Amino acid sequence: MAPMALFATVMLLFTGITNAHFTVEHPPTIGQFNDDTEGDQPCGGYSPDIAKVSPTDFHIDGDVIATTLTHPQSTWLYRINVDPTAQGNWTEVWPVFQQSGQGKFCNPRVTIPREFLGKKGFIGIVSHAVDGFLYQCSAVHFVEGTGTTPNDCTNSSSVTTSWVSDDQLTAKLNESTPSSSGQHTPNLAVSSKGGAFQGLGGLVTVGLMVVLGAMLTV
Ligand SMILES: [Cu+2]
Repeated sequence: MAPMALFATVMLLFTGITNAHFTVEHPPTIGQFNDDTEGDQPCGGYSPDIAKVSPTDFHIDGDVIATTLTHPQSTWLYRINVDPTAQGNWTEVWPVFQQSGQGKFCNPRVTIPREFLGKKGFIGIVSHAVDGFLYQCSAVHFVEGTGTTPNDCTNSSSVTTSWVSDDQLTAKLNESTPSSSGQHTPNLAVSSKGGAFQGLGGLVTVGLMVVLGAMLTV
């Protein structure tokens, strides 16, 4: 590989890793969004309590889940739960699917089993992407009917989806105890919270120096 091509590859890798992970547009999420703790289950670093949040109506015959992915690819799990603190016992409300391409994906047709009608609980959105599992939660009140599709329910032109199976992601339906820090980067030997990205940056820096060294010696 030519030195410039190698350099470009390393820079691409670096750019991909330092981007944020994903955000949720609908329904509104609970807790302050924190990029660094988005890998902490069940809700991305926020400990929910149904008594302390204002749930949004979510219509059981069809309503909207919309996300923005800042990774090139992700598999997605939509799960719900009526535990007051969102611990365990999750129900899948849409089959696991894969998104290819960064950007917005809006799904206006998510239905909820009728047994949840009238209950308050959580919608958990779990992403399985290049740097591990990522979590966000919305507090919702499951109500009758079909939701109105908002004007911003659009898909980025670069986004495509397909049905896939992802056993690790499906296993998140049974997840109940809070994850320890560092689970966000399961494929890397970096475990301290907050240090994960510095550690990764260090690895990339070493890689860059090796490439630059190779370029200088050519
Ligand atoms: Cu990420």
